[in-house]
Amino acid sequence: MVAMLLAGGQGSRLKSLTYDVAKPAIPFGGKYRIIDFPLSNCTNSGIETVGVLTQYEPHLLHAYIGLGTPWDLDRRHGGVTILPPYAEIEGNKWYAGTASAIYQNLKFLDAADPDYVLILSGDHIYKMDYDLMLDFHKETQAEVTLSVLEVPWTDTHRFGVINTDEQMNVLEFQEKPKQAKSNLASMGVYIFNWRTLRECLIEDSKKEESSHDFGKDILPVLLKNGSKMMAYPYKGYWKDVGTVESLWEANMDLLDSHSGLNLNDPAWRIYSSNVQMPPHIVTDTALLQDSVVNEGCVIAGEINRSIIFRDVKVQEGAVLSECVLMNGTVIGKGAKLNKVIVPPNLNVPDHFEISDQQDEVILMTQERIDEWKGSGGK
Ligand code: ADQ
Ligand code: ADP
Repeated sequence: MVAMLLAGGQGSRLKSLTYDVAKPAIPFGGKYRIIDFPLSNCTNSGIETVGVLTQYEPHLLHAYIGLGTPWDLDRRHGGVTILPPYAEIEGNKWYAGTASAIYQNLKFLDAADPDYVLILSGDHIYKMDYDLMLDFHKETQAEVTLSVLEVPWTDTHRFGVINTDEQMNVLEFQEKPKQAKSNLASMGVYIFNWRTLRECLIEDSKKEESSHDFGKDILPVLLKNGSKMMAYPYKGYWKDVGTVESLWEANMDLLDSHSGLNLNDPAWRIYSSNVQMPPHIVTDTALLQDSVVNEGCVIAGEINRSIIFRDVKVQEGAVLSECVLMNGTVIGKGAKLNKVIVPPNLNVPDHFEISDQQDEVILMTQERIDEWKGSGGK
């Protein structure tokens, strides 16, 4: 089985976090990037060939993946291959949708000549053994298998939603429905028989009216044509971190021992690539509780229930709760933040405050800081 990891979408719901980096390269959990999760899952599941399809703001992502060494994917046969759009004799083609991204790399798949193709997204936090899903796919003699789990009814509009019979045959698929008929959601993780995938991508590429998307086009057509489509019930932790709120929640889940997201699991390591930094320092003015702190930090303020990435300075008198401070941020003296994500390398000035116990998660931006300064720090 070869894995194709879709990592080229813009991820516009993450706002300024994705202005200049692709969503899969966004920092997560103190020392990871989102893409560490699917890449580590591939390695831990025994998948040796992974194509990473990039398009939007790929520079950091390409540099980060490098030769694939941290994930043990720097192999002579297979390993990780970055697949950006390229020009052909007929001209240049951008990846229009997820299906067109795979279609335009049929040559890569033809060369690998797999029996099965695993399609993955670069915006999910989860630990999953794809080999168990492949066993299910083979046992049920499916042509395509979707990994599924129940989501809250209030979230169904964000997902592909399915109905099955008792044997988990997929009977219906609705992509991001306004009115969902079920709360069983597709995780965007698919296993296809290679021949089935190849045929339907070629068919889809000929259709002018198609948006060339797995959820909108490929899966509904396969279902209509009577292909055997199965739903694999996934039981572990999984979160689509495509929104500011969900990215914050997944970070907070690291501080909850009942969330199911345990990264200290020798049987399922999540690998990542990190620069060398000195150990963090907690000064005598600091109060640090229930938090993750990475290397290179100097903590002199008060921190409760927060995720602190590398090389972060929290100065004296600063008070933080339920915050996510990404690498290189500086929190000024006496600043107060509650439920805030601070993107990489942002300096939050002395005495800046967002602490009115607001319900929503706030993504800090330079504009917000400039506005605050412009209004005389009110
Ligand atoms: P979405 O997450 O909304 O729904 P989409 O925006 O298509 O799906 O992104 C899927 C992945 O493909 C992302 O990792 C994205 O970066 C990447 N991608 C998007 N466009 C791309 C392109 N042109 N080239 C390369 N990569 C691209 C999907 C399914 C739903 C399912 C959810 C689960 O459509 O049915 O429920 O995933 O999160
Ligand atoms: P500055 O106030 O100049 O910005 P920083 O807080 O960034 O200083 O710290 C600079 C370096 O000083 C840190 O990387 C760390 O090595 C050292 N340092 C800071 N605070 C302490 C401390 N309380 N004890 C020991 N070393 C400290």
